[in-house]
Amino acid sequence: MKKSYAVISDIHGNLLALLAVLKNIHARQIETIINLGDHFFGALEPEGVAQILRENPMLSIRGNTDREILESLGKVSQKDQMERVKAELSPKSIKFLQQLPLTLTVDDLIFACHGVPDNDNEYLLEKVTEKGVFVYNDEELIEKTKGISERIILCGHSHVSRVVYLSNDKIILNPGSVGLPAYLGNGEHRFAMESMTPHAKYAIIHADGTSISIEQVQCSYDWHKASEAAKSNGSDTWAEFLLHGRMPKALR
Ligand SMILES: [Mn+2]
Repeated sequence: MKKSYAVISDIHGNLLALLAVLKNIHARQIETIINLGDHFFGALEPEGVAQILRENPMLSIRGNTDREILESLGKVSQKDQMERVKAELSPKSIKFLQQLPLTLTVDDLIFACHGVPDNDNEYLLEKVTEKGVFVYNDEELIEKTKGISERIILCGHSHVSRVVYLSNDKIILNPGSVGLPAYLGNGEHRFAMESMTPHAKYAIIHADGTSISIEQVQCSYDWHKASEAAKSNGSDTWAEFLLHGRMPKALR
């Protein structure tokens, strides 16, 4: 059977980027959209994104920032932008986040998670070290995905578009981020996740029987406008990430 699936992730409240991606998906007449989470959080338009998601049915899961929004309800968060995001989201949009599953499977072919299968805040493909960010090798990735029976494994969270074909015939796909093409990570090590272009990214899985091909798509949109909006919402770093898809000089 021939079927195509659009895979989107990490919208992060970027309505203009989401609209560009949906336009591209609709123009290709792809009906099934899989959304890997991190829908609203950031310096842009959370409720605007929520409205568009309500109008465009898709198979969605919960990301780490979706969980963080829910966990901070009724509290004052120290996380930059969190209070603004919560103030903007409607009860309907909060309910949307509450009902999202952590993982899902589609057509016995696809397994989807935000980070790794049992943790929304770890990277499946990328290893963060003091020397920088590296992609795990074949053996490591086979070990990390050994409990998954579906052939195609989807993950988001790192915002970097990547396809890895494993020697056991499985495929790991990160479609990149719709709405935030770079960010600064702060865990054990300070690191930059950079897609190196400002485009809104998503991916298409073309399945034809056992033959699979993955298309990585970059959509142009008005990132200058998105960047200006981030700036007026008080986030100069987001404004830079949106414009360049990489670390601003001042933060390097
Ligand atoms: Mn994210």
